[in-house]
Amino acid sequence: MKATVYKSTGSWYTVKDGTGHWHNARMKGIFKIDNITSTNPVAVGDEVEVEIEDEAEKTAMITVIHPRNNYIHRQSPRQKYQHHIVAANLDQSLLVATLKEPRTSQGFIDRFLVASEMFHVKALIVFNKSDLFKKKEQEKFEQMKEMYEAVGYSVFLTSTVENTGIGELKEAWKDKTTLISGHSGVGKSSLLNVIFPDMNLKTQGVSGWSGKGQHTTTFAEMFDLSFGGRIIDTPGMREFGLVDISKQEVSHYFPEMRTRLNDCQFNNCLHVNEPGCAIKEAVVEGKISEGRYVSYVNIMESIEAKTY
Ligand SMILES: Nc1nc2c(ncn2[C@@H]2O[C@H](COP(=O)(O)OP(=O)(O)OP(=O)(O)O)[C@@H](O)[C@H]2O)c(=O)[nH]1
Ligand SMILES: [Mg+2]
Ligand SMILES: [Zn+2]
Repeated sequence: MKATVYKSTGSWYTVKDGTGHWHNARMKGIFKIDNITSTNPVAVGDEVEVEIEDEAEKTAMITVIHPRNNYIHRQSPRQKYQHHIVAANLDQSLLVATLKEPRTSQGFIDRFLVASEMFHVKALIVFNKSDLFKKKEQEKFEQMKEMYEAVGYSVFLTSTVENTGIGELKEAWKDKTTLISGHSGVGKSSLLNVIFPDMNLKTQGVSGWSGKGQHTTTFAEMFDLSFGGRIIDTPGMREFGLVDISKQEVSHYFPEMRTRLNDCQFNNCLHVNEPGCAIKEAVVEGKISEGRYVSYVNIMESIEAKTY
């Protein structure tokens, strides 16, 4: 029987079958997908085949994992050289960013965008907690919005406290499967709660962002949207570790660089020290944002620093 994985809590998976019934499912044997070893072979969003084990207890066994349209994986938080699949079969990936309490750096946003490009998943960015913005943050937001929209990403502004900007987000989620990620404390679960008051997801509570970075959401979980579509809430993340990326590839994941690669003098140009580099020229001419180029160089350096 075909089913979809909605939640993964270690060795048990919550799945929903085609008739809308829920089961607690386990895996049988060892699965290897696309030849990668993963710490969690089945992920939220996966389409699987299940066999009922115990009708009364509602337990089932996962026997087959259907091929994925796509999936997002990260470096396993526990084992560095293993992958952790965050979610599968996505239409888009939404980063919840904040300019304060806590601050999301541009470097983090750009790594998120690179990862989305790598996995061929459309990326969106929402800046939350707009109620905390003063003039400085408002200006910063305007600048970020202009910069990211210019290279093709949609940017939203919300406040779950003042209930603003929520309608536009709902529109963007309609009939799509959307993965939500971002640092702990940016308001991922809070956003879901304003859209679905019935959902009652655990959030960090009224005291606000504590700065201690403890995670409130601990497992990825998918929810059906009443107006069509599905949304996946995830635990907060500290870093965006890019796995399996080579230096030569990075510029392909910056849309504004991708379109200019043929104009460099050398076809293996890494756009750092080479003469006749069209990318560096575009930065000097203001056609590529300096901040984005800084993120590019930082990503290149982080790849160099790796020793495997
Ligand atoms: N001022 C302000 N606070 C907000 C807003 N949205 C959420 N918060 C607060 O931010 C804190 C964190 O919210 P959560 O929704 O738990 O954050 P999260 O991103 O789900 O965090 P993790 O589950 O740990 O990853 C809570 O205290 C919320 O009340 C907002 O728009 N404005
Ligand atoms: Mg949460
Ligand atoms: Zn170049």
